[in-house]
Amino acid sequence: MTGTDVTLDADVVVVGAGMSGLYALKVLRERGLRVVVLEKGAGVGGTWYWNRYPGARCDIPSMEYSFGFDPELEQEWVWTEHFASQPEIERYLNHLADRYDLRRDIRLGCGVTAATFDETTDTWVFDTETGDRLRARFAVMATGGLSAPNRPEWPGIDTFEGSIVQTSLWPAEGVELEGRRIGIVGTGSSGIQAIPELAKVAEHLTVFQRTAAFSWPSRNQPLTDEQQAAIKAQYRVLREQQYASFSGTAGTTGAVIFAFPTDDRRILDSTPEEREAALAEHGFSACRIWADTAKDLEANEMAVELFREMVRRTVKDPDVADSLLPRGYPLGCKRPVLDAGYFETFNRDNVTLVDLRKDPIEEVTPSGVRTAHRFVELDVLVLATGFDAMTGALTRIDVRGRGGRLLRDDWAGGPQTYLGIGTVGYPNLFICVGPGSPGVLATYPPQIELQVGWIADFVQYLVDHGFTRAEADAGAQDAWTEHVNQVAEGTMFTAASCNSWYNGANIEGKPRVFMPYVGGLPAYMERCNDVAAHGYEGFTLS
Ligand code: NA7
Repeated sequence: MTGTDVTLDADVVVVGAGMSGLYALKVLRERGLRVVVLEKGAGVGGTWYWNRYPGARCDIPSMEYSFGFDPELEQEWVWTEHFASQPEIERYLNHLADRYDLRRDIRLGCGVTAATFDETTDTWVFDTETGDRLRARFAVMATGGLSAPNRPEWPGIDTFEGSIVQTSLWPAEGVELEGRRIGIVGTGSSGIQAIPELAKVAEHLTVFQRTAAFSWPSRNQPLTDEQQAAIKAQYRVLREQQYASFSGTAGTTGAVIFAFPTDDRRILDSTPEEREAALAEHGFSACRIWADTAKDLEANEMAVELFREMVRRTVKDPDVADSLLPRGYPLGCKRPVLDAGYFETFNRDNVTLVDLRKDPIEEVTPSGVRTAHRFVELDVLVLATGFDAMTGALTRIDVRGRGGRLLRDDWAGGPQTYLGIGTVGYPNLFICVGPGSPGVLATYPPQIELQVGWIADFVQYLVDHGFTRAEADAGAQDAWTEHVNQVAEGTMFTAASCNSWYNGANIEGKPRVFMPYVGGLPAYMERCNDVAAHGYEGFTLS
């Protein structure tokens, strides 16, 4: 390294050994940089290390939710299902760590508590839970978009004498579930994946639901050898399609789940017979075939009614079905959920739904959960209550930039970034798939290859040109933030009635700001590449 005579433990410290962190280590090391990855968990894999609850599964087809940087890897690796389970993805990421000899630069069980920019040397100092302190020129924050668990603080929650377990902190040794009285709070993706599995083993399962969700049958299947061979034969083409697609998804891998508008049919112009025919043909996806539901709330509500009709036809008890009908927010506002027999699970004798809108939780006692109208005795309480998404993992670390400023304070009104990568006041700190990038809206592995690859090129550029400091400009950051807001305007994501983790509404006190970039992966990368081609304009280099 050029620059000051400071003693560096590494050129780059990467925080997190999930998908982004593993890839960052690989590509930065290939550029001849000394890289150390600090990881809180006892294993690699990030999301796929922590979320090991029953039923945990990816909602993107496995052949696409995988890296394309190594043609040999993608030919050799065998995915067994259209949608991979958590254990399979965790195995894949461990395989990557071994295959590319990554482990020697990863410190496990070494969560970062503070990262402080030292202005006298243009370096970052990292403090960890283990008491270790490391210094590096660059900080690459691969801390994940959905990795800061949200734990509700009901009165008495710490007095519960059974097992209380969060889906996103599921212990590796498992939880005793067989024949137990289990309660689960939360009906987002995690809850909806876990509920059918928990119902199979519980003596009784009580589902505490605050908001009824939209969920579609995944129709997951084993991947046959023939299907897999056919995809592998055209993998290069498929990867190019992914990189060029809006959401990093080619959609050609056989697991076609949703009906998307294939013509310009408008639900507002449809007849009852046409809607009934759509239900007969597409089932739960009948609400997704119309061209006018993405931006028109009236059309959207008509489509939601088709979804509700499917719930009514699936769930036998009319009162339970009624509680399961999504209301009060539009289709397309939250991330769609894929399930395996979710609504059918409520037809089981050993499953009870508690509608928290009518019967809210009042307290947790040593033996169960008390709501306004009942007491539910429990042996196990599962919290599927989501995450402080996109910003939580960063703001939970004491990240101090120039002049001792604290990222948590700077982002108190919502995250501010340039390209989702840099942020004013924090030189030499680069965020992977952060707020202001497509992030959670585009398939991670291809997005990571492009975006983290871009960060690696940037770091190399700085080193090659002898720059010791790179910081986003305020003007560039403001313009980018305005652009991020502008492209989200008029979509269901930003509808007034939309409360989601995309806009921080799931966390009490979090400012309501829509965080991901909805302009699509190609437009985003075009902009990033343009910035690079112009000498990283929008960053001040010195
Ligand atoms: P989500 O989608 O945020 O779901 C969390 C669920 O927990 C949701 O139903 C929440 O209800 C519910 N929740 C949260 N806090 C409470 C309290 N205090 N009381 C009752 N219910 C509560 O998280 P997931 O982990 O399921 O999924 C996150 C993403 O991971 C997913 O979209 C995929 O991309 C993968 P609410 O809707 O806020 O009323």
